[in-house]
Amino acid sequence: MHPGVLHRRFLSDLSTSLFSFVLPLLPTSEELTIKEEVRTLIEKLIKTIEPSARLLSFGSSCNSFGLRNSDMDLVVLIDDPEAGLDSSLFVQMIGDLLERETNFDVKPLPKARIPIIKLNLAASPGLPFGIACDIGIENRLAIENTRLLLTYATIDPARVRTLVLFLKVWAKRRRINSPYRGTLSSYGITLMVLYFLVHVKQPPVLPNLQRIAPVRPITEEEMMLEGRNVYFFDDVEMLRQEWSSVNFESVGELLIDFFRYFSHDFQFNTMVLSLRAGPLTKESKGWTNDIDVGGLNEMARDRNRLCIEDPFEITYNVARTVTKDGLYTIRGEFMRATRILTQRHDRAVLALAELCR
Ligand code: 3AT
Ligand code: MG
Repeated sequence: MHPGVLHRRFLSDLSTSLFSFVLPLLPTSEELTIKEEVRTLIEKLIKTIEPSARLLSFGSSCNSFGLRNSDMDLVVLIDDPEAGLDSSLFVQMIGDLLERETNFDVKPLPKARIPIIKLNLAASPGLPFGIACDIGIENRLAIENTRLLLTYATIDPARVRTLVLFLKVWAKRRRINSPYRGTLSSYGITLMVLYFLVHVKQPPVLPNLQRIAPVRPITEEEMMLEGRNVYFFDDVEMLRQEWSSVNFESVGELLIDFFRYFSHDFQFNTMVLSLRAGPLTKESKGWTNDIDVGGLNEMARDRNRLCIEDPFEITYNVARTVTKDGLYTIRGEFMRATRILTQRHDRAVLALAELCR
């Protein structure tokens, strides 16, 4: 058979295989129900301390990029401005309360840089692996960045969700999804995929939601949260009607191109990935590796190896945890993936299995 025909067949096979790969890894409805019950229970308890408090989910439980057994990210928002509760104290109080009233394994961390409560739920029939849960206080920006990611996913779920979910699984299996060990957070990986679909692909697969003008004028107050501009175009109905990408590449083609781009084209040494603004230089952001930060220890030098700008907290490098060795490993994985997907042209399902081995 002609090599071109074989290649086209491989690509369509790859897209089908990607959908089938991801499908059984999605959370079951039972898991979602239990998580929602847990959220409601904890919220009710927290309200006994502060009646104006609400407990909201963020992260992958509600940005549509959740996998089975993924952790639960929760945040307490206090609506009463008079409440005047100190985060550390509040974390301690909630920790004590949950310890008394539930049988979760509770660990309050009131003295951490960002005070949180860590919970572990034991395994049960609906939750065969139990659940790990973090409860933070007043992190309103996380709610907004979760909404931004969800809106991007909603525009083109078949391609965007499949790509992000597959790449999260791949990164976990290849052990490059451990911010504590010098590699990437899931949030960082997701921003890389969205950056690729908005700014690298021509024509783009997704519009830049932070650059679409609002349909009605919005006030400064609506736009700003904790001193950050959190505006993005979030009218999903209108996006569905008005935005239709003229990029018709299949999810398989996009995956190969994603790996190729981050293997060969992206300039890790000098460039910053900004979903908000497109490619930026490290220099323009002052995110160079050899900045003088007092003692100039190894940690500080490692801070800007890989630079991913947070969409709203633009002075914050989401990938600051990536070390020199971590980046070396990550780039090696991009190259390995490119090699696997561009060399084998027999069965896509085998290529995916090897990719995630
Ligand atoms: P998992 O399914 O849990 O692996 P996730 O989408 O929940 O993926 P994370 O657990 O990495 O992603 O993060 C949860 C949310 O916390 C995502 C984002 O709203 C916020 N977040 C995480 N890391 C950062 C960061 N470095 N900077 C700013 N916000 C972050
Ligand atoms: Mg999470």
